[in-house]
Amino acid sequence: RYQAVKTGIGNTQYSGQVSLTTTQSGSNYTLTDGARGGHKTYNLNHGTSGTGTLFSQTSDTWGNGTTSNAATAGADAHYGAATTWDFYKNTFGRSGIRNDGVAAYSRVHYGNAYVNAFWDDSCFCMTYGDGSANADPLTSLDVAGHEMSHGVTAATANLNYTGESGGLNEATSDIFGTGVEFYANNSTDVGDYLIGEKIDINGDGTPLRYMDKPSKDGGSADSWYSGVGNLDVHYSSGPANHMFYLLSEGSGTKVINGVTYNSTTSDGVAVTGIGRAAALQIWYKALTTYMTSTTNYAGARTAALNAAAALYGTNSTQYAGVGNAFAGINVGG
Ligand code: ASN
Ligand code: ZN
Ligand code: CA
Repeated sequence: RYQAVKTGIGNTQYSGQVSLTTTQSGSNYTLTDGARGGHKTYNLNHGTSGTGTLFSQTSDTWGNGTTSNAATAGADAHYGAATTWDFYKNTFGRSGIRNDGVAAYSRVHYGNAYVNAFWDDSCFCMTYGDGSANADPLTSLDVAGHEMSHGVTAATANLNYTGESGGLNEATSDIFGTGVEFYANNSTDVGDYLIGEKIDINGDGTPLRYMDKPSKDGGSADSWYSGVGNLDVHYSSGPANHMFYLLSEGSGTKVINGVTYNSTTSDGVAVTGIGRAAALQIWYKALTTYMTSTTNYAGARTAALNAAAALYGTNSTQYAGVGNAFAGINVGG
């Protein structure tokens, strides 16, 4: 049967009204993105296995902006996957998670009041719980970008999910999830250096993580120390998230899209940012060209310096900026 690529409307919970790429087949529409590797969004309807059912309806308007409509989380997830695909394609020339033009798929409404989201390499898919009281699905743009970026890491450096490499794996997902959020330029979900600020995961409106000062979450390290690899990977990510903030924006106080950041270095030496665009290019090249499964913080510094040298030269401000940002988290310098 003839299948047509369509542009539908998503009434999301976190990103306002957005365009969704869907597929029409006869009088039916599905959340199938024929423009981005065929990405599909499924409704697990509180199940925890299989794919549930592909979102399918006779209208091409999806969700109503609240959890009262099951397609709302589907709209957020479908938008997140499309935006992440576009971010990687248009920022790095990467065509999908494995750079082979093939899409992953998304599953929403996993379990009951499940407060997490996850990437699973074995299904090549990402899955989202509905959050506390099934009221706050973990489908915001930065979380979607974070989870899909675990797939990119698995397909490239394949950083082991333990010790310092595990922290670098987690930070890579926060860095590119943040890149996705800024790339989207969505007026409802503006770009920031916070992770999970939309999903109320702490119940008091605070974000899950802070890149300018990771210790604000109560568990993350701000800078490298010899035991940092013993922390949970979502806390040993702190120094790399902090390095990325310093590299992008520099130390000191700064207001971006209405959010005030205050970032300091471990040695008190001020650093100047090189801009987020260059910082993203450097981290992507470091991840995909120079890091391996066992890369630690010292190795990440070398990888990022090598990436900056290849992209901008060793006499560049970008190369110097990498050295300064790592010195700011107590690595090298
Ligand atoms: N949401 C978490 C993450 O992506 C799930 C996990 O702990 N693996 O890191
Ligand atoms: Zn993660
Ligand atoms: Ca964010």
